[in-house]
Amino acid sequence: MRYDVLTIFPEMIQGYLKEGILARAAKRDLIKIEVTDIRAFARGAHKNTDDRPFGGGDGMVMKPGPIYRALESVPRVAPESLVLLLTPQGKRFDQAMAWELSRQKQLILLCGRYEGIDERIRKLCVDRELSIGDYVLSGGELAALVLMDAVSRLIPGVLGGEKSTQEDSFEDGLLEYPQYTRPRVFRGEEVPEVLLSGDHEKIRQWRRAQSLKRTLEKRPDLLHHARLTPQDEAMLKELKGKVDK
Ligand code: 6GU
Repeated sequence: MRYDVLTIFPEMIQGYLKEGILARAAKRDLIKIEVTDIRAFARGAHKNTDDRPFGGGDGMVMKPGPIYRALESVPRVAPESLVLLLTPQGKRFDQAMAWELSRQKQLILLCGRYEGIDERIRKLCVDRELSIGDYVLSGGELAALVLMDAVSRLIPGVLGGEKSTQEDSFEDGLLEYPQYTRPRVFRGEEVPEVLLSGDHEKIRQWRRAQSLKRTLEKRPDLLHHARLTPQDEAMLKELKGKVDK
């Protein structure tokens, strides 16, 4: 996967990429992240990238010229490479979308600033608009990093153990079960007996029940779209009975 991030704050992106999963994936050539400074494509003595809105009003609007030229400077590695605008007006990014995007060869991420970008960039250059949630950020940079993290960890080889993405929260629409490591007793709190039993089937059942219980308690909305077996349904019925009483 090649990502191209277009921003007026390139250091925000580069700083984050120095460590962690994205840095490791880049070192191993599983992903490539190129950051393009939109300001480098601004003209005039002041290299302005924004200007006052036609029609008046508060705030500034990102000028179309620098963004257009920055986009033109990005080499397209695949005919189907996507230009994504990060904006609170976009479709909400979720795990299903992360899987879909992880199959692309190139994602071009255009970081808008909150006040907005000239509408003609949307019309002429943008394939999709994405938001990471219903709140307002001052710019799309954090959203671009969130997207690259969530997408990259789905690319084969990026995570050490391939299996672990399958068990993540949201992959089957449920939250993850509780995890414990040593010591066996911490401040008087013991690790659940079943996890020490060595009975793998019993452990699997206990974990599934815990996932269901947690999801019911913390994110009942997720259960509408979860992939549930008949055993899961039976377990949920039992859990709901306990909650209601
Ligand atoms: Cl993608 N951009 C901004 N500015 N705010 C956001 C967002 C994106 N997603 C949620 N809030």
